Amino acid sequence: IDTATFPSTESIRAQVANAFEKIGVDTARYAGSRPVISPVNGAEVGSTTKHDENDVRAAIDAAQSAFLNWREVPAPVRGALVKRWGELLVEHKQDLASIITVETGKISSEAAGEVQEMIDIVDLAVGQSRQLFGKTMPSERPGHRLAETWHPLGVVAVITAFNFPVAVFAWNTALALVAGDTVIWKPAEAGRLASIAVSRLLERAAEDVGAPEGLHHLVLTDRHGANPLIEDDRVRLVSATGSVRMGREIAPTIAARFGRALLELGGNNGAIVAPSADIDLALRGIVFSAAGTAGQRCTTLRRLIVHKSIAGDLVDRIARAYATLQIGAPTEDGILIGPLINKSSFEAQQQALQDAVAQGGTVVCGGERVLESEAPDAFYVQPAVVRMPAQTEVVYEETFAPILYVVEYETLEEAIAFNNEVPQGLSSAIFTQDQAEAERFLSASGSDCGIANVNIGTSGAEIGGAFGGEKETGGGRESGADSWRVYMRQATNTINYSGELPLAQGVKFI
Ligand code: UN1
Repeated sequence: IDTATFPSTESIRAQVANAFEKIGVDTARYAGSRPVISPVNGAEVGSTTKHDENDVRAAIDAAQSAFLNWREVPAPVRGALVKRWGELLVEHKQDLASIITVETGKISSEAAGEVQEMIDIVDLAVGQSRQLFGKTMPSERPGHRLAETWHPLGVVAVITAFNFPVAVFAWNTALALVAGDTVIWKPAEAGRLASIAVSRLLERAAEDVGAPEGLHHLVLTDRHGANPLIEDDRVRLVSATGSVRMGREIAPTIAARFGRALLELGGNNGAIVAPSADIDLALRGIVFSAAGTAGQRCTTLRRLIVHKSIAGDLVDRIARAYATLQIGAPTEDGILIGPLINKSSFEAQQQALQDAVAQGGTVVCGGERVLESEAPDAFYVQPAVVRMPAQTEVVYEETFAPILYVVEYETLEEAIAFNNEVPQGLSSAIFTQDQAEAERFLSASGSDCGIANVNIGTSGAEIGGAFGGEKETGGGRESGADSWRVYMRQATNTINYSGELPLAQGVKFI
């Protein structure tokens, strides 16, 4: 625990002001009285306006009218906007990272890594702007051609969570803009400052390349204010990251108007550690996935399913590794574990630990609050490891905090069943040197998750692969080489150059 260095509220504010200035944010534009609290010390470090439903409706109007022009711009020209945005993200990587750290409590290297994810998806999207391929296929009729064409979809709403306040916006927006869509962004409450900075860079990119105005709109609002994004027919796609509860709330409304939903909801990710595993490697993978980002990734490792022959030794080694992790202000060098996002997150963490014990669990290490005297309004906790006799009720829930539940298994079949029995289906992993075991885990009867890894943890996916999960995770896929299709609409074209009019399926008419 690092008690030595704790930044003052003034220095945190100065960090944001400095980054805003370099990025060219007009601070008056979003001025208002809705406070921004930094989880680093729990102090108010800024404030923003709050948009209401009328503001959001006005954004939809503007995004819809911008769409009508943008869809006519050639895709590679649309790519040039995204490319310029990427250049500005590279230039301001550290500025953005420092805002992310202040606002979400992410350590510097992870905050910079988040910006790198944006840069990576931009690269992918720019390339894709020349590859929005449609297939042609043989017609059953002579002198006919069949083709598939992809067209821009319309207005896309992107609703993001605090834990990846800007990367997930970029996953969606880089592809949506290349696809010819316009975007309305509703960031999380704890993500507003970063969203203002990232939006400004996108706006600057649009100015630099002479792109039309109104391609992207930022709405700083709450669930209620965001209702038009869910309800308005013109919002063709709602891409939302958040809790299962949020997904259950919005999905029926979007479905009722036949809109598209791309949902990235909860994860409850498991890793199996087989007897043959390289334990040194597994240990590093487990510790980063379970304790990194203070357990606040949707891909965080929450359930360790260990073969009973190695469980005691592995748990001891995890506990020893945990004891070496520096917990403290994420603004400082060398810190690996920053704060939880807020008090209710801390309360949920405490409640989960109590429930785990009540359900027969034993806390091996961690769980307690630390740095309370240095930062009484912030919530730092020791990452916890809890041995469970079985996957009880609490293990089925996603608690957004660093709690790793450990259960033992005897057969691989049982381990896979444990992995799959929770309602969420985002990420999973197996640590093994046995190829047949690894293949079983990856097979149709193996992990039921959207992400299944071998000899690597559950978190830290690259943008080249599709990201998303099954079951209560919501089924959406972002990033990767195929997800562009969700931002476009497909048309099938039958073109007749025969001069005759033969009907398909041999039908005779006039
Ligand atoms: C999230 O937590 O919402 O795979 C996204 C990862 C990151 C993205 C996480 N690339 O951990």
